[in-house]
Amino acid sequence: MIDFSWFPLLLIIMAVYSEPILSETTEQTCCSVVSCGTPGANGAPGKDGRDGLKGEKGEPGQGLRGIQGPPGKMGPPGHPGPQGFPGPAGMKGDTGDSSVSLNELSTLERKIQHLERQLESINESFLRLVTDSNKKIQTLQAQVDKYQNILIFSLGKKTEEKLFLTNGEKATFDRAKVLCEQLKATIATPKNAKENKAIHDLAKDKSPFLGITDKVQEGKFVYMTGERVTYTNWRENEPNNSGSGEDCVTLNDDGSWNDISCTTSLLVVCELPA
Ligand code: MFB
Ligand code: CA
Repeated sequence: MIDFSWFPLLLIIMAVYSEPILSETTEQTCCSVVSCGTPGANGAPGKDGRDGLKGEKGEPGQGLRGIQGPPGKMGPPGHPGPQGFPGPAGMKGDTGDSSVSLNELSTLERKIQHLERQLESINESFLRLVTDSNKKIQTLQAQVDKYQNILIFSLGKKTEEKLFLTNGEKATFDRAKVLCEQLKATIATPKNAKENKAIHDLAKDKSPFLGITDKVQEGKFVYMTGERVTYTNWRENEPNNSGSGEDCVTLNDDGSWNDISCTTSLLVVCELPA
């Protein structure tokens, strides 16, 4: 004989774990077999089931069309179109200010040709003048050079930058200044040992004035321009402003400097740019 006492329990287990499958009829059948309690409250929802198979494609929706998107980027320029039809004739132009006759035109042309010939003649004259001037300048420069050489040979000494001249005359400082200015020159002023030697060689055994004084401020020796001296060659114990009246400067026989009275009569040596 088969024992079916376990069948109702199986039904209960199935009812608990597979609720959607069992219908109400089945439940009633079960309770007619075993004593069923009052049905409990619904349990918590079960886990989501597995996704079903993909459905068939639906019909196009009847909803609103999407909004129009922004304009696309400009395409390449198109090919030039065919030539258009000629436009309407423009307005008539104003009457010209003066209608020049052919006769007047030929007169103007003759005048222009005459002016061109004159201009050419002036240009040729100018070029001749320039050429002649250049020749004269060269002649004069040659003469200047010649006489400068005569002067240097007889009366002067030359360094890279200066020409020193003397005619052997003696004078006071102020007179010497005037004599040099007449030659567009100034009193000889050594700015370095080479120039100091050139003046000393030219003066030989005579003591010349130099273009240096402390007339304005005692003890502050300046050039004729007022600038402070940069090169000096004082003898030992000089300048001493001996007798409180020595505002000018002379060269001793050894080329060293001594401050001296400006009213002394000393050799005049002038200097010019070389
Ligand atoms: C001085 C000199 C002064 C005069 C005097 C005769 O030197 O400083 O200027 O030349 O000699 C000793
Ligand atoms: Ca002195």
